[in-house]
Amino acid sequence: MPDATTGPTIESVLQEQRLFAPPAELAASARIGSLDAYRALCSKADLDPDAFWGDLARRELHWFEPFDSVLDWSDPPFAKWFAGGTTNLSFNCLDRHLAGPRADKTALIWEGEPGDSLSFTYRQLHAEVCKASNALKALGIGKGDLVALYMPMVPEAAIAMLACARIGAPHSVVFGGFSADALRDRLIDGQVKAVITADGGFRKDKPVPLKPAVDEALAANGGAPSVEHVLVVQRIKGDCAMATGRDHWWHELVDGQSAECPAEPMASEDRLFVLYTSGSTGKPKGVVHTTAGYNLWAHLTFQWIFDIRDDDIHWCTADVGWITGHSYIVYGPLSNGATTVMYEGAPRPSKPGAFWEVIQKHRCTIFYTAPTAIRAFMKSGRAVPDQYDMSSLRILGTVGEPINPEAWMWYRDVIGHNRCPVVDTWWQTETGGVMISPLPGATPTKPGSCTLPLPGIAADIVDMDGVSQPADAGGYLAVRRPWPGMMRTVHGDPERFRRSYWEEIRPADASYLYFAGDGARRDADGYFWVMGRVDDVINVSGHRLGTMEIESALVSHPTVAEAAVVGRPDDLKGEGIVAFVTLEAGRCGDDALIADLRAHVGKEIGPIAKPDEIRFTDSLPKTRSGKIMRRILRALASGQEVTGDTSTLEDRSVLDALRV
Ligand code: 6R9
Repeated sequence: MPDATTGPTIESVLQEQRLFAPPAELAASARIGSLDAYRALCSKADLDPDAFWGDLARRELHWFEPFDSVLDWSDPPFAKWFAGGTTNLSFNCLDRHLAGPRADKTALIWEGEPGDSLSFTYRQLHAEVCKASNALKALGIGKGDLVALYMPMVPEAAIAMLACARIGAPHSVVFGGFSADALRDRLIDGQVKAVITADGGFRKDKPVPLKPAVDEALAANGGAPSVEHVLVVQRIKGDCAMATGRDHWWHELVDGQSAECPAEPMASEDRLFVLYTSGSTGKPKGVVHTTAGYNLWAHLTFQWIFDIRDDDIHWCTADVGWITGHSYIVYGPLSNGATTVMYEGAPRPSKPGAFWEVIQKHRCTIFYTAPTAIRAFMKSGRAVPDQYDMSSLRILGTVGEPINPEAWMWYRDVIGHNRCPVVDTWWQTETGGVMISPLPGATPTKPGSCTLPLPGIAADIVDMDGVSQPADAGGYLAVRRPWPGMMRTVHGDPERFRRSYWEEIRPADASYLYFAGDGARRDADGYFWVMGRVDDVINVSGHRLGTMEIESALVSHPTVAEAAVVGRPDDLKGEGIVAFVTLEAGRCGDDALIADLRAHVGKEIGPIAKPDEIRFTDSLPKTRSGKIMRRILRALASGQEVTGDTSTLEDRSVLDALRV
């Protein structure tokens, strides 16, 4: 490998050669403190995966009943991990820390947008979670009942998740930025029994109501008849309609409950949560994770990628509505007995330094955010972060989308003062936790690369036949062996799980290979460079959106005949959304209609799905078999020449019309 800081400064990922060694001081005390130590762990895992995972599961988790087997892969791609064992995620995150001095350690620090803040020790958090668990039980919620959370970033969101896990009621967290319609779809798909929400939250210095969206989801278009109860946290204290019998205030129902509630022993493969994510076809799919495997994976990955220490103050800026919030705000940190920070706000014109203020105030040692946020900070310049004391930081992380080397270098320099390793972590909702990432004490980093797979993760770059690709050849990112945190199925649609993830690529030996949907390459050092999605998923500011979802939202508008949605590169958001729309006869596309269509998509899905640009056209470029040629639209959307084969185009004049 070339030497550390003397490499060329070309910003192209393909020519990136800079290499940064882990800080010596960090390596000296790290759990995994050298590349050799990392490689030794990998070899151990590869030699006998069952022994590797089995030992870790026994050592790192509490078991009510020990498991009989590690991996049952007799019915691929449906894996069973740690069969025969019983455990509880809420117990692992709380109860087991209460025996010693950790009981009085801070578990959760919460910072509200208006400047209010709260903190909970492990003992206090345990009590709050027990009360919430008893409240859920009082509503008749029990083992196996799905509970939806539709919440702002308030402590009750984490408390509710842990309470659900405690009583064995799987949760389905729906991002608070999704619309009433999107919420209803998820409530219906999951046959959800209760919804936990809040009257609202604070955004950009204003209270923003949330409960009306729940009311709308439950009332309009037939509602979601399975929902019996709504539990409402009072956050903004404005007017809030409450339906008698159905709606209950959190403070009225939860506060008076007993602070003792034993954790339900759950079978390893009992459903822990469902989390919806966008795929290339159809509606968002409910990714199902189960108890023991997910717990182990969130726990281990958190420990490995941040080399967690007892005095760390860890802050992940994600929302609990996404998998990153599940695994690295709530479950990974708490399972390890760490201190985790949760922030309701975001940088905003009145407070561009909001993030740095949180770091300074709470002396955060680990900061985990998304490339889109880093690019926005870069744009507004280093003067803002330079005003804050961020000397407490020791590790920086990024997740959600590929990070360009320029943003990586800025992050390392301006936020980390060239002291803190940057861990670029590649993973997905489906993988439960991080899969490919540097270990801060072991892995030399290269700007823009998520570096090497974690021990036990058989990541590979393959072609469509599952054949490993040579160094520097592009291909598909795949995983050759099951791992504990893998999703188990698509809620209600096991065939979709099989088809979309495990049968997309079929190797000649008929082995099962997990297809991630990302394009990537591996360099001569074995480092992975993820390029982005190869399917019809657009990654807007780290949020996954299916083009199909946005298209169906558009065509549900009365004026729209047909729509095709593509992504185009965006300096800040990674990708922007461009929609090509044909209108019903006699309709005219003007600015008013564009505004109307954008609002319509916002209502159907949520503001993050609103197209950046809508182009009206008389027809869309299609193949003779009627397939929309997205490749052409993608080129047009990003202002590039349409190259490659256009001979399958049914009507060439369509292309000429689109060009003007
Ligand atoms: C955790 C999360 C998953 C998709 C994934 C990929 C992209 C995530 C990345 C990355 C390059 C990274 N992605 N991390 N691409 N480098 N470090 O984001 O889950 O919302 O399911 O998105 O995000 O395209 O396939 P999810």
